[in-house]
Amino acid sequence: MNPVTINSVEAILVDLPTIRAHQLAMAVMQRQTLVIVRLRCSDGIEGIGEATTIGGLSYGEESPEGIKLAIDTYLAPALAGLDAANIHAAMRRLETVARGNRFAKSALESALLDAQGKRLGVSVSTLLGGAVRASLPVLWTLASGDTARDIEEAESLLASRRHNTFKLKVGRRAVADDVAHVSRIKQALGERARVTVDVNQAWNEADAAGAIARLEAAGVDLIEQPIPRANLAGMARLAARFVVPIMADEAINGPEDALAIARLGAADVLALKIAKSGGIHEMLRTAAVGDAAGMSLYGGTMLEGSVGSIASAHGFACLPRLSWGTELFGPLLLKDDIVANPPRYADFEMEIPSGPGLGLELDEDKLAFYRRDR
Ligand code: MUC
Ligand code: MG
Repeated sequence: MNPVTINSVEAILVDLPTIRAHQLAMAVMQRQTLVIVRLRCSDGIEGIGEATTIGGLSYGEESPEGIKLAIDTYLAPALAGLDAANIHAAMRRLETVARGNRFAKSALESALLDAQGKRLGVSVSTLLGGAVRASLPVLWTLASGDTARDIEEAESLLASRRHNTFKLKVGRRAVADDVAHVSRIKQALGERARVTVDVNQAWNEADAAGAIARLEAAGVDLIEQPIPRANLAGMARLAARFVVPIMADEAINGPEDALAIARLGAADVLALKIAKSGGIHEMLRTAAVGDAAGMSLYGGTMLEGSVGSIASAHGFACLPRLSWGTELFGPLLLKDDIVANPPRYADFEMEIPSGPGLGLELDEDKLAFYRRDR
């Protein structure tokens, strides 16, 4: 029997507006740019994937435009003609033609998994060995930039039972202002909600030590990436000094980072993301290292739309332990969607689709409307 081969790969830039400004330490987002991949195979099956980052080049080393260029120029030609059913071999080929470029590789791996799942009539999590949960806890990020508005937003999401954990983005303002902002929100929500803080590397170690002491006293549950990613020794000192757990986000991409963090004790929790790791399989390898070292795991997001969020969800569903839940709320931050069957959220969780592949169907009209080159 002739193998099913990869015929073509298309990378499409899609610009979607956000429901409100989303303020992070390094960028204020008014829209999100998704890179949607359509991978077509010789049996007529199409797989879809997504690579999405935050704030152009301000978050990481790959921009949406750069991801498209890497796929169009280097990665798609390397995949052409390969066996579409052998995902490990295809990904190894990509490793030989391109260093890094993890976001781009992740989108292609998702598309290959989606196509193979459709081909076999099973979901991506089934293809990965099986999901240990049918839904995932999902938090919401409060990042309007206004304390009163954030409290109002949290109250309404608690009342509708959509989220009961809130992550606050800090690092744009003076440290004292950030601490006051977080403390007011935690005080307003009390024991009804968990509150976490993401600094996105914005503090130095001395500022972080002072701020974390006050945030811990205010009842904050988790501190994410307080200082620059390269300062693992500083992260280790903070993790040793405080009871409130410290989570690594920008500091961890793949398994090697997990190993370095484990060796130094540089975090209590790891934020896993399929894009940072270079795909679902690499995310699972990264998780295994963290898990073996006794660290807790968290399912992170690059604020992907439905395709990337559901690909992540299939991966996170397979983790034996995921004690900090996930932040796969990306589709809810966007005003519109390019899939016909967006993910469902209820009772503080996101449902993982059980249909073949990712379980998603593109809405061709919406895709045509929001694609940048229309
Ligand atoms: C990050 O750094 O964690 C995740 C949620 C959010 O609001 O921003 C992202 C990125
Ligand atoms: Mg983060």
